[in-house]
Amino acid sequence: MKLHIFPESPNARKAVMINEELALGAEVVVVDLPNGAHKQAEFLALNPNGKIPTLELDDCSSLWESNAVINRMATEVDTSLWPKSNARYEIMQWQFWETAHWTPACSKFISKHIFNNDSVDVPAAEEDFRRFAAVLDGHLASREWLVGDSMTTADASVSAYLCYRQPCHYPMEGFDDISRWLGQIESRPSWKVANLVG
Ligand SMILES: N[C@@H](CCC(=O)N[C@@H](CS)C(=O)NCC(=O)O)C(=O)O
Repeated sequence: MKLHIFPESPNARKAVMINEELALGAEVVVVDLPNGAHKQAEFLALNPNGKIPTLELDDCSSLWESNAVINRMATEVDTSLWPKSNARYEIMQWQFWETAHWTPACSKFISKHIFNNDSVDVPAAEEDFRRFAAVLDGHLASREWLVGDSMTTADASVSAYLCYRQPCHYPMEGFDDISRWLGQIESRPSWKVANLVG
């Protein structure tokens, strides 16, 4: 199993974390995005979108979309990260929410502060972020983890984009339950490995 990633990518962070949480030992391959390696035929054969993360399986098939990738990785072992129960639907609920609402809300701040996109409407971005952060914060008010009573792949999915909250000035003030939840994720070795990869 090979995991094609780019170290600074929050979507890759999810996969690196789950590889580490599960001690899967998938080989991590850094794709040279700045030099366009993801647009070359060899990579496009694995993922026609030209995006990372992409999982290359031992039977030469491949899988893309970070949340599908991490759930697939977690099926390699018996793990509470991806429990064999209806909790999977709650996990997927948060993963669809992350892709549809949370990542777009966070990405506006990344666009402004990492890619220097001055056309970002910051007040509108802050309003959008707060709208969805309130949903997450409210859910976490009475919980330690997003689903059930231990970490699942949903926590990796939803936490990943928060790695840029400080340099990109996400309006985190008042979302204390998100901060508490994130603190316990950031203290895990898997988060630290994702900080160092590449
Ligand atoms: N929805 C996809 C998004 C993947 C994605 O946008 N990856 C970015 C890095 S975070 C990428 O590969 N960008 C390179 C490009 O689009 O050229 C997922 O969750 O895997």
